[in-house]
Amino acid sequence: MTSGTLITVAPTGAEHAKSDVPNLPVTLEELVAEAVACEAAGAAMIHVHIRGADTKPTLDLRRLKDTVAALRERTNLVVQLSTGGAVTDLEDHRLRVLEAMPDSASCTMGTVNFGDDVFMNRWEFVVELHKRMQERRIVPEYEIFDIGQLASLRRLLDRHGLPAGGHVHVDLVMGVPGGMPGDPETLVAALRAIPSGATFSATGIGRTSLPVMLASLSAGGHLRVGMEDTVSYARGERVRDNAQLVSRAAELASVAQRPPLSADEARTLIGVAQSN
Ligand code: KMH
Ligand code: ZN
Repeated sequence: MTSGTLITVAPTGAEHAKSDVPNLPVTLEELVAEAVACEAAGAAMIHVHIRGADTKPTLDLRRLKDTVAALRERTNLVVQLSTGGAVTDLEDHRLRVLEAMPDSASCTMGTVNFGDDVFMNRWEFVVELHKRMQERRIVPEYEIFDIGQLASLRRLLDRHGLPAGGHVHVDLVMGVPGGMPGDPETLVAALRAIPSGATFSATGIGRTSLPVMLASLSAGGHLRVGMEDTVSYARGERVRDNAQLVSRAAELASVAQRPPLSADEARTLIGVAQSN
């Protein structure tokens, strides 16, 4: 079991509308301010989806590059860009995200029903993402929405080799309507299928956030929290900001005797080169 806990914050996502969630960080200034506060609260990595001037999700390369630069300038966080984007994003736009040269990028291991939509991840597309990340020395985080996607991950590694950095890190995204449920039984079942030597984090969507967090901690896993995944803090109480979610995760990790890792410790854990 790792002695510390990697806490990733996913502050924005592509699903919530700013009009429904006014405190969602959508401008670069809002995102950087949240990132600074989340690092102070115990986050070591940030999973980034960006928005355009209209507050809608975008994969605009110039904006992505500016975002990576601003986060590097103002924080020491490991910067992970989403290649998942929104369910409407085209494959070539999702692949182009890598041109922004983040430290890490997400790589979802299969297609999944996603509420009323479909989050499409064809095998050939996943292979292309994996290979391009190998070439660019970008460390993937393999996003797992259903247990069968772990079999696909093992197949990917068998056929195409280890990722940049040589370490495999998985994020279990649990409780998406259409994906695996967010409960301890499913988390334990997923762990049986994880490639040997891999580390994992877990996040539960919506009301599964707390059960998944507690289950992951007790199973030796790491944590992802943030307004991408939940906008309620407790029953009847909206999230104030992302740092509130990170603070609670950091407290629980400390209670579990696995306090938050620093960003540099996180780099060592998942195989990202140290920043200068
Ligand atoms: N927004 C979802 C369709 C990722 O960031 O890689 C996909 C997602 C996964 O959030
Ligand atoms: Zn995401």
